[in-house]
Amino acid sequence: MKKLIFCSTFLFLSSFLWAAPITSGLISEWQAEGNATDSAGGNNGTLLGGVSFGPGIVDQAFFFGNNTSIADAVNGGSGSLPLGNSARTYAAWVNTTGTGATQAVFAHGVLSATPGANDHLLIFSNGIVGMGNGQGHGVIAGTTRVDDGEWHLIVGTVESNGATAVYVDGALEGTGTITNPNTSGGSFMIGSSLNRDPGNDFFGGIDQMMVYNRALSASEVALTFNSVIIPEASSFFLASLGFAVLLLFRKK
Ligand SMILES: [Ca+2]
Ligand SMILES: [Ca+2]
Repeated sequence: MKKLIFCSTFLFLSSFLWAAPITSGLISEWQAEGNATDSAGGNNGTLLGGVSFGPGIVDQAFFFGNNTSIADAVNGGSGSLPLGNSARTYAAWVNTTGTGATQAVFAHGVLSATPGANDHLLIFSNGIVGMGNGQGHGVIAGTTRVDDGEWHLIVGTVESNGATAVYVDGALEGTGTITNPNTSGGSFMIGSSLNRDPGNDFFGGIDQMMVYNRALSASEVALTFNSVIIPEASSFFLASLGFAVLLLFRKK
């Protein structure tokens, strides 16, 4: 009986999954654990096209195909996401081998072709991540190629004055100013541009997509990156503890 209780407790503890370590200002978090539920807020998503699930950085992730017609996407809803020029942070773990000229990790707002545009997006351009505003306006780029088929944390932070920073794997890689940021509602599309244009097609995995209503600091971004190691370490600790106790019971 004791062994049964212990094993049940062990399985219960092991099932704890990573959630965003910084919760202040967290509006939405799509963990992609087999669904498009927003575990932080009310922006539950809808799967569009052929979005599938596979192994992520934490349990399951969204996987998006290599689309030549309309792109696979998760429409994350946008009920309580940052609007206007309000500060914000977008963060996601991504895994891609796609070499396209533009791959949208997400797009937020209303599609616009005019300067002072009202959509924000994180894109890959030939493996380099960039935080952009509008179609081709004000992209603040990183420096490291991340199209290597490994998981990477990419983060874009925006202050209300347009000051923008891009981080890769917890390290600051680019800063600049996006002119006239103005998100006037619209939608939040993961794995695609707002109009699901195959020309901006994302190919690969996206996991633990997070949106905050403030710009995270550099140390908070680093903590978010480093904290993903914790569940693996704690699982190892719990597994070791489990074996130790089972051995103890066997000896009796
Ligand atoms: Ca996940
Ligand atoms: Ca795609």
